[in-house]
Amino acid sequence: MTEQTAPKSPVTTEQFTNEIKEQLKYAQGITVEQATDADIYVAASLAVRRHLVDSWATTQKDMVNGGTKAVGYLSAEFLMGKQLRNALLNLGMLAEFDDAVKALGHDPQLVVDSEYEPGLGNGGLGRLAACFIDSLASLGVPAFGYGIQYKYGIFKQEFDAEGKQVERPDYWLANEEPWGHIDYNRSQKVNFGGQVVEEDGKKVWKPAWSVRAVPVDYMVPGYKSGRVNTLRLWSAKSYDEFDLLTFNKSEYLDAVKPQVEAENISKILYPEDSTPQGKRLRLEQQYFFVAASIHDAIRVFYPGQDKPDLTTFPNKITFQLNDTHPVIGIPELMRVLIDEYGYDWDTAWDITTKTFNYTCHTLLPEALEVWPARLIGELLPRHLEIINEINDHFLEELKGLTRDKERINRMRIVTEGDDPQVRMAYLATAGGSHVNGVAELHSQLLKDVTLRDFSDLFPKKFTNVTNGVTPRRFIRLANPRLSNLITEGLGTDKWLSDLDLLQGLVPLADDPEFVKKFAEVKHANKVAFANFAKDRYGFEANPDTMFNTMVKRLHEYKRQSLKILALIARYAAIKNGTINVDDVLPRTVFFGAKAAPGYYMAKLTIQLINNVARVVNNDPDVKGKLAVHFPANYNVRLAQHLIPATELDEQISQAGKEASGTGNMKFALNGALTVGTLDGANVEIREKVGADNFFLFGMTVDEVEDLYEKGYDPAKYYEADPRLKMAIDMISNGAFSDGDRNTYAPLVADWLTKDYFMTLADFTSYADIQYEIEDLYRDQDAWNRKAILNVANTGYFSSDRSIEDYLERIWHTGPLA
Ligand code: 7GP
Repeated sequence: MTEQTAPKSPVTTEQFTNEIKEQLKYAQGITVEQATDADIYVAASLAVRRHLVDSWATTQKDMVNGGTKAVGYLSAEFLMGKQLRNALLNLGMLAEFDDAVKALGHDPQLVVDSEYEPGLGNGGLGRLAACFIDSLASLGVPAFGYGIQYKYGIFKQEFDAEGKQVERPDYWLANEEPWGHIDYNRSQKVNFGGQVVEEDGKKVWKPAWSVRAVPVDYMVPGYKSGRVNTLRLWSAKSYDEFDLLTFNKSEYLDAVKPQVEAENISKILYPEDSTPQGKRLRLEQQYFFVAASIHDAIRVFYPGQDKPDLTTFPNKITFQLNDTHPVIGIPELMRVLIDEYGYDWDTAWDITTKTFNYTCHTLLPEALEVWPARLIGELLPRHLEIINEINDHFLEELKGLTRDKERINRMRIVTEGDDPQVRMAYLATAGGSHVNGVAELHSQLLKDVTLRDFSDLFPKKFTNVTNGVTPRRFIRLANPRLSNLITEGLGTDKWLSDLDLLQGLVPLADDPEFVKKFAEVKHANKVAFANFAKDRYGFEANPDTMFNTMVKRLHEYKRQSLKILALIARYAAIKNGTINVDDVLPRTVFFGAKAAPGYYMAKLTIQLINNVARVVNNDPDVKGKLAVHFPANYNVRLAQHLIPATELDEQISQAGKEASGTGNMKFALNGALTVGTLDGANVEIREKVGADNFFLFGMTVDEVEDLYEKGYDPAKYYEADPRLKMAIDMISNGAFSDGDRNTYAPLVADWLTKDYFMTLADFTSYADIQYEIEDLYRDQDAWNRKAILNVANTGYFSSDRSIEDYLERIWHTGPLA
């Protein structure tokens, strides 16, 4: 008998069918006969929402009235993925939905497919935020996600005839969007520009223009907790008042300009990943959502109070700063406390530092945001004054802690000189209680390198919380076959809310019957993906080859180029007979990656991958042995299809560069083996699954450091490994550009002369480990045994565990009573 602990549906199929009909009729004005899949999707979503409303209301009430501190997760990105199935799962209504939709004459899959994926994030940071709010709700912890409802999400990626990336606008709100609830009556005014004047000895900010921040609320249902939290995304609207002074001078267009521009603030997500974009509009976005959120929290927790006692604010809510994007919240809370509520500096600082904590998501120094003080002064003059004052106080504090003047100078929040800069990571570290990295290695490197001075003087502030992913979306919804097998193997479905239970699968790795079933699940997932790919992208993938995947943002440090060089080397070896065709293990390689639109080398790498795919897939010499596919527009939906079908996952960044990675966790949990470097969370994954069950290659952080110091000469590696030389020469000679030798010259020149991320230095070890991988794969039982051990031993990487760590180490709060 299998123990079933999943939530029970609040409705029967018949009831739900009627509810859908009712929505069609009264909310949409459509008959069942007229309804398209998309109409049914909207109706079903509205009907599902109604089942969440009561819990949503109770959760909010208990949050405000109970004594449990809430979490405010401030994030410029929430990469949610589709909502409908997730809500159905958490309500226990998956089967009722399927049956009701069928009863209405529609295909459930097509109905679900009509949902347009909200792409309100770039990559890891945004998806992590989405996993975290799922886990917060599932653990019953009162929480708000606070962010921006961008009108245009991450761009839609297409490839042109030459294989180049083309970006298209993602106007997701052009479609009916049943999940967000716009609440005009809870909007907030956000001010910008102007000057600071002194009135009665007090500083008074006289802003030049304002924007109306309107909340759009998304319910975040917990799995089994009965709790529904709120994701509050702010949308910018203009006020209809305008500057009469200017208007009277009959400069109408000038007068309405700020109003027209106001709505631009939430118009578009910056498509950057791991690089800051020093644009005025971006700073406006950051201040916009953070200011609105802080005011909102005061409204929520001190309802109807004119003069609330804000010294209790840190007991009501703790704000987590998801990277530096929301850090302007620190001077904003100071301003609110001092200017609006009349607190003195020290009290305000005490409240502020107790309220904020900061998570860093990068190791690339160039990715730490730095804003010109001049720009902050133009947009937020009062905040600049406060930041300068924070800086002064901080430098005073440092003088009491160290005599090392150079160190103090290095730690300035505001740099000196003609064009002072504000370092947001330093402001976050000084202005909050805790700083955390997102994997053990990352947190260590933050302490040793990136924020070393801070960690030396404030060691207690620093901690680690290793990232995690939600098993609801990334195992249960993405991989129902494996989920059923796990439940069968463990005799319970409890693992979905207690992922450590996967440990119980360890003995089954040696049970031939279970191994066989596991192999069948993987194969069925491969077949399903091949069908999906054929249907959606028009390519044929052979499920009887090894499915090998590399999906993530395109970035030099992630080293897609290492993968493509090794692939070309393999292609060349088959073609020129260095390897016997019969000895080649058939492999299908999948890439998925978006490049920032302005990132030249990344875009050129995309073009190269597409053209390698074109050449390889059309070459009869390697047919059946090697195939390469690069489906465009990698997103959460594609991840949910591809991850369960993957057998070998690539996590091959240069050691010391990937903060954590979360794809690595999703793949391991879905029974893929990883080929990876000792970087980010790979280190912990390998520890958990055992060194024997992980394909490790490449230099360590220390080896990388040594090599930089000794002087790195990539050309040496090119000369030393004929496989590498062959691959690079083929690219130079135009094998993937119809004979044109210039197309990829910038990539080749970079590899041979700079190669900042040491792709060439790691090539040999990467190419060599492929033999080991292929030998193991030939023994399917041995491979599957290791794959099962990956599933069984990675329960630690549930985002529920991450949230528990945050609760214990940083937030000091817990579930609602
Ligand atoms: C990413 C990191 O690159 C990745 O290693 C990590 O797993 C993820 O955050 C979640 O922690 N960073 C970003 O996506 C990003 O935009 C901005 O960083 C500094």
